[in-house]
Amino acid sequence: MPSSITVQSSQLLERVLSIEIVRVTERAAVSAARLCGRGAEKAADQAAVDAMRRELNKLPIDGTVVIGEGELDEAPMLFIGEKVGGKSGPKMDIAVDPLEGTTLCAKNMPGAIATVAMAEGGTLLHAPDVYMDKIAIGPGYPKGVVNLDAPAGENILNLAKAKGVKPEGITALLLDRPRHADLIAAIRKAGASVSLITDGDVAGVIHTADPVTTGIDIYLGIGGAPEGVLAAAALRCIGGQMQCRLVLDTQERRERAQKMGIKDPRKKYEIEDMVRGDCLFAATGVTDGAMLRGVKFRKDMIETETVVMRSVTGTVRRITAEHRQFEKFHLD
Ligand code: VTB
Repeated sequence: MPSSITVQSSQLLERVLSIEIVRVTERAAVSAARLCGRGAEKAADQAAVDAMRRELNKLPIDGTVVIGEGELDEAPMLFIGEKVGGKSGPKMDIAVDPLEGTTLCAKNMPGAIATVAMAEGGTLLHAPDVYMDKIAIGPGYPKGVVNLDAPAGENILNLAKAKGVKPEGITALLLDRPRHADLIAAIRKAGASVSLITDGDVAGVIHTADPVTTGIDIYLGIGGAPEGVLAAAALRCIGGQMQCRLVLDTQERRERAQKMGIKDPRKKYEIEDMVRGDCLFAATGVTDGAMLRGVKFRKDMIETETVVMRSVTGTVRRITAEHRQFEKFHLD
């Protein structure tokens, strides 16, 4: 007797979207990758935005960009508040970073990705484009083992204890920025090792989920708030802990945040506050990186690698694709 799969109707769209979302990041990655190494940050970003927008608009959803390329009408496309999708489907919140690591792409350095997260309407944090203080660790640790408000040394010692190693057995990942000088010194003083990245803290946070492969136990420091929400969506799918706080250090920033519905400017966000329900997360490599291979342009095909995650099931799929129909990328 032929067997069939039973899918609850409430989950059908979400299952379909978990494949459709791959197309969205694939297209953005390929469009950006064509411009890798050309020193053209803006052009590569714009190419990724255009491709991502085109693909998002094919989805059967009534989507709203809540994390996007700019606030309100500042940016021409995929701005915060922009409606995407066929408009007839369910309401969804969309977080996009069509080219995370524009500089990495422009300089052809490792780790540029195209990334998107989707969740039920009203469940993603509407964060302004400001800085965010972040701390993240992977799954398997007791809740609260690290704390955004604790001194870095204390976090390292507690994490080492929980992992069953000396502090020397802990590696922290941070963005290489002058603002992190004291934090880096404190982490090293506690005995841990520090790995530095020039850009790309969405992938940086995700690295903590698989320390055996990446060698990274903890992510610390200040990066972009949009990147923080995207990383939180990924950790919601694969497990781990993350705490964040928006850096709203000027009246202008506090007002912008307030306009977006942020009531308490000092609030410490847990993953569940940034992603308040089930979500999907996808990222496609633009340049080669520790997490994903970059786009490869062959004579007769284009190759991509994508990771796609679903929080409902915790399933993580890696999809390597060989694309033979070049027209779909609108490359000329
Ligand atoms: C990070 C990183 C990004 O911005 O969020 C960073 O993930 C933070 O801003 O790739 P600064 O560069 O001002 O420190 C990026 O590097 C670029 O968007």
